[in-house]
Amino acid sequence: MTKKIEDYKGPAGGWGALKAVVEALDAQDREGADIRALFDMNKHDGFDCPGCAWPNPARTPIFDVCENGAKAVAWEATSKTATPGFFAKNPVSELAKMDAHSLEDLGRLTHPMKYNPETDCYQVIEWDNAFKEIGEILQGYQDHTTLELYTSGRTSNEAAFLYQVFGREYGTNNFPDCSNMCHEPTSVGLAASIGVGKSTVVFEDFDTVDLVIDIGHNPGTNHPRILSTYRSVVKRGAKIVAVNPLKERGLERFLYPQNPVDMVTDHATPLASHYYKVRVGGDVALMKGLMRIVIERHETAVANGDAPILDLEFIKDHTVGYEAVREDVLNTDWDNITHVSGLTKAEIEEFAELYIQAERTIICYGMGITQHEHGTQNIQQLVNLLLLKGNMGKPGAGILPLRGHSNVQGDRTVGITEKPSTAMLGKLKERYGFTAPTEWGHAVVASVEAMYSGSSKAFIGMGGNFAEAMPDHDKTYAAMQKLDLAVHIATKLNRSHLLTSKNTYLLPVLGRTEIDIQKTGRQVVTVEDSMNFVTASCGILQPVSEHLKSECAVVAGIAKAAIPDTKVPWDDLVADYSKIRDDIAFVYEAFHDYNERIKAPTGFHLLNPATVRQWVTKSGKANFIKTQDGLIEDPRSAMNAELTLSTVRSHDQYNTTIYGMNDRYRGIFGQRDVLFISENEAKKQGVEAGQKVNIIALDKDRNPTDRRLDNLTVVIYDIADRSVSTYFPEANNLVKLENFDEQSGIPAYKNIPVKLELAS
Ligand SMILES: Nc1nc2c(c(=O)[nH]1)N[C@H]1C(S)=C(S)[C@@H](COP(=O)(O)OP(=O)(O)OC[C@H]3O[C@@H](n4cnc5c(=O)[nH]c(N)nc54)[C@H](O)[C@@H]3O)O[C@H]1N2
Ligand SMILES: Nc1nc2c(c(=O)[nH]1)N[C@H]1C(S)=C(S)[C@@H](COP(=O)(O)OP(=O)(O)OC[C@H]3O[C@@H](n4cnc5c(=O)[nH]c(N)nc54)[C@H](O)[C@@H]3O)O[C@H]1N2
Ligand SMILES: [Mo]
Repeated sequence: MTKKIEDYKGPAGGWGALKAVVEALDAQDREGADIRALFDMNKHDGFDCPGCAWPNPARTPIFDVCENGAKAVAWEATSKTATPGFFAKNPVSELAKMDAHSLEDLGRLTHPMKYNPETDCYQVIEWDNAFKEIGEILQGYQDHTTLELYTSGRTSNEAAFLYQVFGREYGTNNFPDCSNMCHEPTSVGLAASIGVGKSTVVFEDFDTVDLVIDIGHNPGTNHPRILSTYRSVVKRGAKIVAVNPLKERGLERFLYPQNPVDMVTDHATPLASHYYKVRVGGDVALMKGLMRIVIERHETAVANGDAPILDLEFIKDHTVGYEAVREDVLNTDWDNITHVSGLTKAEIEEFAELYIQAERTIICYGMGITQHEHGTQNIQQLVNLLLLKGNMGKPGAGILPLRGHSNVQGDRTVGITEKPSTAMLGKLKERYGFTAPTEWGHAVVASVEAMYSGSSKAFIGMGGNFAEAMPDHDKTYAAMQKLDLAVHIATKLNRSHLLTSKNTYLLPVLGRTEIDIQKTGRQVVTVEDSMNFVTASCGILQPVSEHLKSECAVVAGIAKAAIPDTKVPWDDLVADYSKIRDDIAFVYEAFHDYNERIKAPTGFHLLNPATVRQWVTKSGKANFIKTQDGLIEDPRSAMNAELTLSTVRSHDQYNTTIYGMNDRYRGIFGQRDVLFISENEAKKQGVEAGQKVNIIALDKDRNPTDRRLDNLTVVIYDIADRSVSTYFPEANNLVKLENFDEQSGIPAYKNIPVKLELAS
């Protein structure tokens, strides 16, 4: 493929997106069946798009499909297969030399397999034998907390619920989860602020919102369907403001591929009216600057006898902690704010004015906010800003964390957590009669530490690519290879599966697009989206291999073998998933009449009490929470960090799945080894476009470490000064396992102090 770097001048969406859909489908032909799959996607009796967690509005056309959703479906629905014959000819040491794209592009896994260390090859094993062997190994451990149960967020509610039931009956609360790398600061930070770590926004709120702040998020690539909502917001005359170090095309202009008139007339809609290129890690400083202006303007107005700017009644009736936050922000001086945020006071004043003018504001945020050592505090400052004007629990206002994986939120709701509540464990006991351990287990970082030190010996991965998605590949790879038992439940081959241990199994499962038949017939599963709607999903394609099992069936198979005297009626549950849903409803009250309510085309909504101004916090109110120790930016970058690296997704990837080598909206073609840097910064660093550079990670005293990424091509880009950016997961070893947010445990993937050197 030819490498090319050019300025992308078009809008997001448009003909480019349609062309990409066609190309994605052509590359993965399953005899036209996948075309049909697309039409059924996100329709009531079809399957939920495995692309992202953006919800499916009840009122948009049935054909609500987007480029990256199409890529995700085509990638799963491919007719390419990685068969036992292939594995017999290709030892793992050879496969390990392949890149991430080529590994997954081998196609779908077709048979259960076990790694044979003598031949260095994966070999077919019968399902029953695999379960029996895994069960025997698990029974052999004295200490059952030696098992780590990882979940990636594509897993359905049904499979996730069974998985956690299995873990807790077996005797562990070790549930490291992809959300620990994603929206954990949301779960922790929002819960402390407003009671529940979820969105307070639903679609209808976009009908009346005056101002949307999209911060730390690349919608054009990662939630493309949000752009049609943003388009309606703008067409109505409301405003969108973007806060992002990097100029993202998807925030600037959008051509709606499903609007024939727009397409034919090439009529793109401008989206963000204002774009603030905050420095990487500068969001707390920016929030404090905004709050300072809003509060000062308010106090001046009140002193002059003018109308107040703050919502005083809301603050008085519904919140605590205002005074402390007021004092904190008024004491933050402007030099700090402008230096750390990288924005001028005039820019912050202009932004504050937009916020003051808007009666109703929604903040949407992504990984640019969460993946920092102060990720939790970042989110709480967003909430503080909203609380000032009562933008919480009223129509057209609120906070919307943009979830990643299509069911990452549902998995948490149905019990994937290392910190189970006693109420939940009590309900499990009532339902099944076993006593689960109460001691909290491991999230991702602790699980790697435990596997690395040898205190955890076994790992089961329910989907995902754990070792690759984690920071510090030196340590995560080694941790996987030290295991006694690794079981990967997967659809496609990836790097984690090649980090073999003493006993390694690769168990292939049905994807969401495929028909799942159990004893009582065809099954549906359910998922929860970013706005807390629970909907049904039903596969429509013939499974790519007759040897695949469903995730639910695999969990049950392992559970029965590992817990000979299990009290859970595994066979009944797997025969009929509506029984699993009955059990979920028994354990979680919010799921009452589960089976009935998912019959509605839009499923049902899990109410977030904050939306009706009920605050399930300790104080019984919404909490203004000030930053710890007057923090204004990431402790590691500190005031004078020269350069901070942020790792992002390209347009042609889904997390560790690399569909292709292009990043169309950023003008990158045929390559991923690039470094985005501003013209100004490049001059300062003494580098030029097209040159090759090495990145060296710095420690907290800003001394160089031995973590490096070599030979990246310099790309001059519209990005904030003192900020650089490259792609994940290639850059993950630059982040040490210890660099995480103390409150939520999220790795600081978006905040890596670095220096550059010219490659020789
Ligand atoms: N096609 C596709 N869709 C996806 C995914 C995918 O990989 N591909 N992944 C899914 C998953 S699991 C997730 S979590 C979501 C991720 O969706 P996003 O949150 O959009 O993910 P990122 O690509 O990490 O982009 C983060 C954005 O934050 C900006 N940013 C970086 N550092 C900072 C900072 O310090 N401050 C601010 N304000 N901004 C910053 C970056 O420039 C970038 O635009 O998407 C989901 N959807
Ligand atoms: N540097 C850096 N690192 C990051 C991030 C970042 O922004 N920067 N983002 C983080 C985030 S937000 C996340 S969510 C994690 C993602 O971490 P993971 O969720 O662990 O990773 P994925 O790449 O989504 O997993 C892809 C694999 O899932 C399997 N798979 C796909 N579909 C199915 C299915 O239906 N069933 C099963 N059983 N398996 C399936 C396939 O085998 C595929 O290879 O990465 C994190 N890592
Ligand atoms: Mo994510």
